[in-house]
Amino acid sequence: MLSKKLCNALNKQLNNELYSAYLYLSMSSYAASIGLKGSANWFMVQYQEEMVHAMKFYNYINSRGEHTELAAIAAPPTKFKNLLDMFEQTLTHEQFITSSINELTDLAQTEKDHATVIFLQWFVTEQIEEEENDRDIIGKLKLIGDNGQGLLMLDTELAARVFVP
Ligand code: OFO
Repeated sequence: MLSKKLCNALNKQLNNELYSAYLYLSMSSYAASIGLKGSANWFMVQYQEEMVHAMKFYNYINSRGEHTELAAIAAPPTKFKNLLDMFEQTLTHEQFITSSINELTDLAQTEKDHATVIFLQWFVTEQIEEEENDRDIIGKLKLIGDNGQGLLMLDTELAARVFVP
């Protein structure tokens, strides 16, 4: 059985993952509205990945004999300055997710819940990739600056991202 404290923390992370999905869905829509279809695709794939993360928490809570307590999902921002702003907000959000996964791992270790520590390891590794991807794209966007052609080339690159379940 999960301790009540750990179960609550896992539920909180489930909500964080659902918010992540919501945030990237909003960014996808905004990118499409400003003509950046490739970027819209990138954020849509990100949304799909976040739903996978959320379902991992959902299934894990149930697999430990508990049930989820689904809370309200906060409304994400709906407008952004530009693509760089979207990716900078993405990186900031992912850094928050990294720290929440680390805190959850600390709690599972304190409670000596080895199964939960192992479950969380996938997320610890995943967060390295999440932050790295965002930093790479931010770097490119800073080099591109106001160059419209460069932005369109990057948008084409982002169109190639596919969701791998
Ligand atoms: Fe973006 O990794 Fe989950 O939230």
